[in-house]
Amino acid sequence: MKIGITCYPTYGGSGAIATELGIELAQRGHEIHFISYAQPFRLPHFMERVYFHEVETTRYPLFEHNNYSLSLAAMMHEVAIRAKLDLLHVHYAIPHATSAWIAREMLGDRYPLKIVTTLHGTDITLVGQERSYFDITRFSIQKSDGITAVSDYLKRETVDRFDVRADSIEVIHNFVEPRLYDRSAYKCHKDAFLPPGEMLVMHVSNFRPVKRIADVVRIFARIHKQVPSKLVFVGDGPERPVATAEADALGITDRVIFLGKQDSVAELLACADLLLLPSASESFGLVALEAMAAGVPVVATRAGGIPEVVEEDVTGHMGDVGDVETMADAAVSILADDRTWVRMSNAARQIAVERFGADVIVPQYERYYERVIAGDASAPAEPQLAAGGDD
Ligand code: GMT
Repeated sequence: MKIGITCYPTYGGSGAIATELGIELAQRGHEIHFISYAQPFRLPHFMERVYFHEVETTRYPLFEHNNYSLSLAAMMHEVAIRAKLDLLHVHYAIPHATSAWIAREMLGDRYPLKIVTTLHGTDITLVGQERSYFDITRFSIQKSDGITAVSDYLKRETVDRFDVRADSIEVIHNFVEPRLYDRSAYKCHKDAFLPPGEMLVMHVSNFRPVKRIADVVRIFARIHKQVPSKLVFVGDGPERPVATAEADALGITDRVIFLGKQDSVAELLACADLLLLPSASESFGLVALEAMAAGVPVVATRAGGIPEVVEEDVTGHMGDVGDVETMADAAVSILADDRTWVRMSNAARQIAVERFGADVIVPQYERYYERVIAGDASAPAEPQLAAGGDD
């Protein structure tokens, strides 16, 4: 197949999954055309059958705000014609699904370009709920030939909030490439951060308010009282000052390290003993899966789609949003007992590979593309979804 992929190219789970998917599909013989404003951050310099089309926005004094959505639509239209795309797969509905719809309308009857939209999270639960975006988001989702959601939770949210038919959404969970997260493949950098015998607690995110960065610090402060350890933050974003202020207030500044944005998350996870993810909401929590694939137990909130990834008392523990005490106790129970840590580390890796390995998930996308191209994207009806409800 010839597939166009559009995603946010910067740091973030949706861009990471879109890029890894393109790479995996190219390795399986498909021709992949990334269409975005910058080269996706996880894309290596050259790969056979992988092309990148940079979307440039026109600068003109009249355009006080840039016209990215239009430039993107124009580029999608051009690439569809030149590369003879079978399908355009857009990640994150806003504005990508709208641009794809414009591109398809422009193509008209010349040939039937199919659009698949993958919903990732805040396109449904936050940004798409804004009054000014709601109608256009729903319209663009409904105009897609195929819709996938990265968790059952996100599918339910989409059905409830946007009144989209349940049988028009296919759940395809996020995935990891097991070899990339094989802990044993990396030199251990632990001694660069802390003395022998101490534990390395990690948090990886884009530091947005939804990540509850202050809770990360508060949980760690409680862990540190019982287990000699350091907290390593990977990533950056608007809430970073919150983390530094909280660490100062709790008197643990010297126990907290900020590494900033890093390309090689797999290599860093390979030296972690525990991942903290106390988010207010996560449609999936890709970093939890990445940690599990690296054999890192996870302590997280029981929020959104996280329970579809983290298995309670098997690959980690979960607490309610804001319940730092429970999550800290859970973390200590893992870190202070070797046998528990080894049991969870092994289970985490095993579940990540067996349930969420690229070899398991990517063929689901291939089969779904085939159904969309054949005009048969609707899944069998799932009446139990009518009850809705959260995790
Ligand atoms: O929707 C977002 O907030 C952005 C997006 C991203 O690019 O990181 O995150 C979402 O998509 C990820 C990949 O599917 C999921 O793992 C994250 O849980 C999800 N974020 C939220 O739901 C807050």
